[in-house]
Amino acid sequence: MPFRKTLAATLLSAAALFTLPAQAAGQLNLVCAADVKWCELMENEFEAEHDIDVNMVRMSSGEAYARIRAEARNPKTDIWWGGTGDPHLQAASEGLTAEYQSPKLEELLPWAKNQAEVSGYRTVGIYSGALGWGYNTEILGEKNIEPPKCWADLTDERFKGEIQIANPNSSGTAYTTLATLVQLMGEDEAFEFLKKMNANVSQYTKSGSAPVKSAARGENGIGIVFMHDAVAMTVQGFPVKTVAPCEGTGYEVGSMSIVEGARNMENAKIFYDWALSAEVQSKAEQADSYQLPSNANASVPEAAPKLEEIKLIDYDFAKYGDPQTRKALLERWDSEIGAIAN
Ligand code: S7P
Repeated sequence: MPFRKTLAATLLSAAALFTLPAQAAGQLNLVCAADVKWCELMENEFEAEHDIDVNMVRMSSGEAYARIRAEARNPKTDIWWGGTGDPHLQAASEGLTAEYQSPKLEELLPWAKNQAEVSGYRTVGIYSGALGWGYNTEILGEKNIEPPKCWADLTDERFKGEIQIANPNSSGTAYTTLATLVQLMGEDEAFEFLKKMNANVSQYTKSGSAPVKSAARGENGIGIVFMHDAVAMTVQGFPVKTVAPCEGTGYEVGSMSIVEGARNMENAKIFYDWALSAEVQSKAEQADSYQLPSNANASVPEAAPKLEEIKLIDYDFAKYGDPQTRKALLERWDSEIGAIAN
């Protein structure tokens, strides 16, 4: 190339460098499995603090797992934030998520660090919350129905058509419920219980928190959900009361994982460290999310259910996050409950 042309080309590309429009330094493809309001807050706050564009899609936990699995050969998702821990552990054990030890790990509470350790650092705990239900005090009051205090109450015919719960194939909340009942009662007894309760269930929803949102709107009496999702309805002014089941209950370690082979690996790590910080976790309340944060220095919302006051089972995360166990329980649910669902 003649000297003059080479010089012109060099000057042109140098000029282009200086005149590039303000552009994000990169992209981040985020699958978010917490409440949509919290997902949007995370997306917006991260973008405001970083020169990185976030493409966020909200999904239920089971759907998020299915997407990560389907993309395994050619990952489009970089990071999976939120949702119950069991499918994150399943993805970790299948090598679908990447090993990463964040410098923020040392700030986390033991249950959150434990989630990282048992998975070989392929996932980490970001929040926790116990399972229970919320009921609409006006609906049950008008119908003169005594509210349920225990799991066993939920099979009583006084609740016919009043209960909603999600489908455990799509919902992490509903899978946690299934695994909790199996641990509380034994597997055969849990399925007997679910069959009896099915007579009272008006709908199996896709999303885990939907049952209490519709109870809040007065569409049904009771939504089986994480207690923090019921509390969120009360805080927003709906006539919803939250119950911790008398026999005891399970809980989640809401988790975050980086996808193995992520195209935007560095940005995923930046998000990961950021999301584990006390400052970011303290913002959850702004999005009506009342889980217990995993960073020991994050502020705990006043309204968050107090785990130390709830009778918690010793939830076996390793067993119920195991691919075989999860697959077997979901298949049994499909054939024994899904098949007779209304
Ligand atoms: O709403 C917050 C929350 O309950 O949602 C997550 C849940 O797994 C996502 O919904 P699905 O049940 O539909 O999967 C929980 O991790 C979280 O606490």
